[in-house]
Amino acid sequence: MPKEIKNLKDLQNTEYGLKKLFDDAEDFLPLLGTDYVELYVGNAKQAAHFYKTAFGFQSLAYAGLETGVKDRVSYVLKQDKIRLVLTSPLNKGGDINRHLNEHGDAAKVIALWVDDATKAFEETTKRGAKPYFEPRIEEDEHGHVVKSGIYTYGETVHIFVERKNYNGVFLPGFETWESHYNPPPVGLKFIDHIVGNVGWDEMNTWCKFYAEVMGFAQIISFADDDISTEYTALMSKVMSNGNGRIKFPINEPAEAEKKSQIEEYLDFYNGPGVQHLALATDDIVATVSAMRDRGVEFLYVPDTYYDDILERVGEIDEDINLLKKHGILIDRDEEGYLLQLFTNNVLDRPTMFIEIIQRKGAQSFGVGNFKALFEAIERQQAKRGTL
Ligand code: TYF
Ligand code: FE
Repeated sequence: MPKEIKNLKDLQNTEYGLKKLFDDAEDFLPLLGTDYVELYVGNAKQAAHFYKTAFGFQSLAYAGLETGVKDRVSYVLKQDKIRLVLTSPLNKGGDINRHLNEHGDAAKVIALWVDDATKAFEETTKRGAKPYFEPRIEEDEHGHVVKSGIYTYGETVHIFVERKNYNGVFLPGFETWESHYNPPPVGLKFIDHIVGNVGWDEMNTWCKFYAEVMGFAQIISFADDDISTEYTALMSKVMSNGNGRIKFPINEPAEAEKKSQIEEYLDFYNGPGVQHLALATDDIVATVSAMRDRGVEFLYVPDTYYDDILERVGEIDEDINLLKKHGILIDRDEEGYLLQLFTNNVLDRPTMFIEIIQRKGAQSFGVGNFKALFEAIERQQAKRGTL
C-alpha cells in the first residue's frame, strides 16, 4: 500500500517521491496509459462533427449498422495520443438510453491500456472493485484484444484494454472511418488528467478506492484552507498511478456561503461522474487561438488577473499579452510553471468541461489560479441561477 503524501513538497522530497513510493512494492496494476474515453451522447454523428470542427480531432474508426452492429453507433476520434469514442443508442430502451436519461451526455468509460487485462481484473476485483464485465476476448481479422471492466465512482467505469495482439485501426468490430471532412488538429497531444466529482464526504472513500483497489498514491490535496469557503466550496485530492501517466483528481462539495459548483454538477448529473478532461498541448497559445477561431467558448477571466501576474509567477517564456488576449492562466510551483484554461461546459447540462494545459516543469494543478477560476465558474453559475 502506498504511503499518503500530503502536498507537492512531499512529492519533490525524494523520500516520498512517486518512484520511491512504488519501488518497495511491485505495482500490481501496471498501466501503460489512457486507452480511450467513451462518451454516451444523444447524437454521436453530430457530436463527432463538433469534436472534429471545434477541437481538431481526426476521424479514426466507426461501428454501426453498416458494420453489423445493430443496437448502437460509435464514432472514434483521434488527436495524437488522445482517443475519444462517441456512442449513441439506435433503439428504444436499453442501458445507454437509461444512462442518457439519468445523466445526459456523459463520460461513461475511462479505458486504461494494460499488458494483461485478465490480471488487471483479478487484482482489482480481489481488492474490492465491483465488476463491470469479466475478462473477454474480442477478435477480428486484425488479431484479438482482451477487455475487462470495473466500476469506479457513480456509474463511471474503467475498462482494461490489452491490445498487444491486435493491429487493427481501433478495436475488433470497428472499421476505418474515411471522411472527406478533415479539419486540421489544434495541437492536443495526450490526456493529462481526468477529474471526478463525487458526493458529500465521499472524496476519501474514492481516494481510498484508487489507493487500495488500483494501487495509486495521493500526490496532492487541496483542503478548505486552500480553496473552499472564501471562493468556492470544494475539496480535492489528486491520485496518481505508479508511473505518473494516469492522474485522477477527485473533488467533493463543501459547505460555503455560495452553492458549490460540485453540488450543481451532482444535481444535474444525478450523482458522481467525470467533471473535466485535461488535454495537454505543447503550444497553448496556438491551440487556444485555433480553438477560439473554431467556435470553442472558454471561461472568461478578467483582465485584472494579469495585473500582478509576473510578480506572482516570475519569468516565463511566453508573451504575457498573448496569454492575456486568450485568457490563459499561469501558475508556478517548486518545479516550474504551467499554463491552463477551461472551456465552458461542452454539454447541455452544466456538467462536463475541458481543460487545456501546457506544463513547463510544474507537476501540480494550478492551485494559484483557483480564486480566479472559481470566480469565473461562479459567474456562470449565477447566470444559470444555480449559485
Ligand atoms: O484538475 C484540477 O485540479 C484543476 C483545477 O472544479 C480545478 O484543473 C479543480 C476543481 C474544479 C475545476 C478546476
Ligand atoms: Fe484540471
